[in-house]
Amino acid sequence: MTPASPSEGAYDRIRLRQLRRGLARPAGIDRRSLLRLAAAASVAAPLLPAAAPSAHAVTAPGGVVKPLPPELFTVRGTNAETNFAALRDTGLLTPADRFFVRNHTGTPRVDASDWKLTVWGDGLTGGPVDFSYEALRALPSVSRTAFVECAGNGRSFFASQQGEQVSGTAWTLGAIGTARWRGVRLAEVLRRAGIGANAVDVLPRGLDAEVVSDGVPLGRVRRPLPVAKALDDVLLAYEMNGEPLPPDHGHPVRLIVPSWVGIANIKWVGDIEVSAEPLLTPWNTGMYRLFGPGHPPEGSAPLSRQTLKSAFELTPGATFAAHRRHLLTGRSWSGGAPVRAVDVSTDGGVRWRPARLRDEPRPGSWVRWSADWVPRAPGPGVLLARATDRSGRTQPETTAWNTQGYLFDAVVRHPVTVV
Ligand SMILES: Nc1nc2c(c(=O)[nH]1)N[C@H]1C(S)=C(S)[C@@H](COP(=O)(O)O)O[C@H]1N2
Ligand SMILES: [Mo]
Repeated sequence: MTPASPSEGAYDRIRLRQLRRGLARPAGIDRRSLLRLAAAASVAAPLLPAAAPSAHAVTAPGGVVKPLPPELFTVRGTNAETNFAALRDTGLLTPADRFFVRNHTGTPRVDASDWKLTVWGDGLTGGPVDFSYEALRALPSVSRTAFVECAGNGRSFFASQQGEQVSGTAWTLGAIGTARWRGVRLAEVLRRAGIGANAVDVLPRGLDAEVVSDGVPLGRVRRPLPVAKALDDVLLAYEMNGEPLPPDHGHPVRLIVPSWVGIANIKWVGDIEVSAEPLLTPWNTGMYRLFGPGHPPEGSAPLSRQTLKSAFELTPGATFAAHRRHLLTGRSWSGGAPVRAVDVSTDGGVRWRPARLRDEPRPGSWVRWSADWVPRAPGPGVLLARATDRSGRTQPETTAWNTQGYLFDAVVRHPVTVV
């Protein structure tokens, strides 16, 4: 099991009880008022709180701003998956030009000079507080290395390895990247804004366009964070690998929520509501919970920590010359605890041997590893890599199905050809 700190576990249990009893407040939307508002053809205005900033955001045509050459990325709708083979010549950090992009709508162009962050809500001791970009950059800064990984990373293997249908973007393993982020601790900003002892949820919201799903407007991308996590290790980041955040990754400011599912890392953040009541949005109710056998009808607790995975830095179907020595490389990561060991199999999973770890395992990051291989028999083959983290969790052979295909953690079979 993924270990969760007591505060995270307690939060999930409380939310679930509150949801069942109807005590949690829908933030900015509920289905009934949505339909009413939609009928009145005036959705946007009533959904904006008085204190929300105006969005200086124009959505880029085509969704993603940076180039997406096919050797680096596989484009999937409004998203771009990093090809793992393109990481082989990179270090621990993923360069911005090959970092995956997950956009619910499209990358907005936000100008730092007329951007501000508004912190507001009944969980503050006073009224709304604005922070300009300059003001934020003048606060004490911290840096940390962290991966951002989509909750649906690996989703396509439910179908290809387990014969199970799931909904959502059919990622292979490249909906992850690791960067060095620099910014201000969210705790610092919340304290300066006057967070009260009654605050329970913190709701960052993006400046990208409103999301419309099956004709239903869901409002702008936003997902509540429990106060315990918000005050712990979360960053309001303005730099990625030593450069200002690029447009596609949240310019000018995004959240970095270490070890948690990608959706927590809200990009292009424009305002943060601090609430004295638990909040519900489509991003912690219908989406980003587990639905299916073994889960209650309203779904699991909202997803928080990421799971455990491994990937080879190889194209699917890569060819290897028989009787030569090859260096296999890859990466493993876990949201639960640092990766402790990685085993590889070059014979389809019959025999396993340890890979050499090339990085000191750290929480919220990945480790690079390598193993030598001298293939003998020409023909098709399957490579496997299986990680174990310091909590003792090892990647299983299969992942329990859930309707939206989240948190795939099973060992992936990587097809190759020996020639
Ligand atoms: N405002 C906003 N923030 C967002 C998203 C989005 O569409 N809009 N996508 C989320 C999801 S689902 C993921 S996985 C990560 C992806 O971050 P990246 O595009 O920088 O890789 O951003 C998250 N933050
Ligand atoms: Mo995601």
